[in-house]
Amino acid sequence: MSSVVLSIGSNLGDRAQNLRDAVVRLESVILPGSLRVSGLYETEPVDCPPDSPSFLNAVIAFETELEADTLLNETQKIERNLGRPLEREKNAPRPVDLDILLYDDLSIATERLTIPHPRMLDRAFVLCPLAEIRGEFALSAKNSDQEGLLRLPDPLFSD
Ligand code: PH2
Ligand code: MG
Ligand code: MG
Repeated sequence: MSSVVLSIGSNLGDRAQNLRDAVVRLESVILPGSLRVSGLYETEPVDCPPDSPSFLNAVIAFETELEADTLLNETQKIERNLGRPLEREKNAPRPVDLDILLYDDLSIATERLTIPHPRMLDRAFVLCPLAEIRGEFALSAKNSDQEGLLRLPDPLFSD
C-alpha cells in the first residue's frame, strides 16, 4: 500500500463538476476510507497561454495499491475521458489536469514521470491546498507568493 498526493485542476467547462467527476473516477484505485480532499481554490493561470481562463485547484491524498506508473496510466486515462485532447499547446485550457505530486517518499525520474513533482514547491496553487492536508508543507505554503489565489468557502464534496 502506498500514500499518494495529487494536484487536481480545471480551467474549462463546469470546473467544480469536472473536479468532482475526476475524483469519482479515481475511486476504483483509492483504498476505502483513505481519501482526503483540500479546500477549493480559485487561481490565476501560471505558465499558460495568454488569456487562459482561471483555474479551480485542489489537492487530494489517498492510499492505493497501484504502482506509480500504473497510477499515471489511470490519471491520464481519466484526463482523456473527461475531454483533454492528446495533442495540445503547452498548458492549454483543459477540463481536468491531474498531477502526481508525491508517492510515498519515493524519488522517481523517468521519461514519463518525475516525483516529487518538479515545480510543486514553486506553486502556491499546489502548496496552499497541500498544507491543508499535509501539515509538514505549511511553512512552504506560508512563504509562497499567494497573489492570484483565493480559497473558496464551498467544499468540493458536501454530504
Ligand atoms: N497547471 C499547470 C499550469 N498552470 N495554473 C494554475 N493556476 N493551476 C494549475 O493547475 C496549473 C496552472 C500545468 O499542470
Ligand atoms: Mg498541472
Ligand atoms: Mg498535468
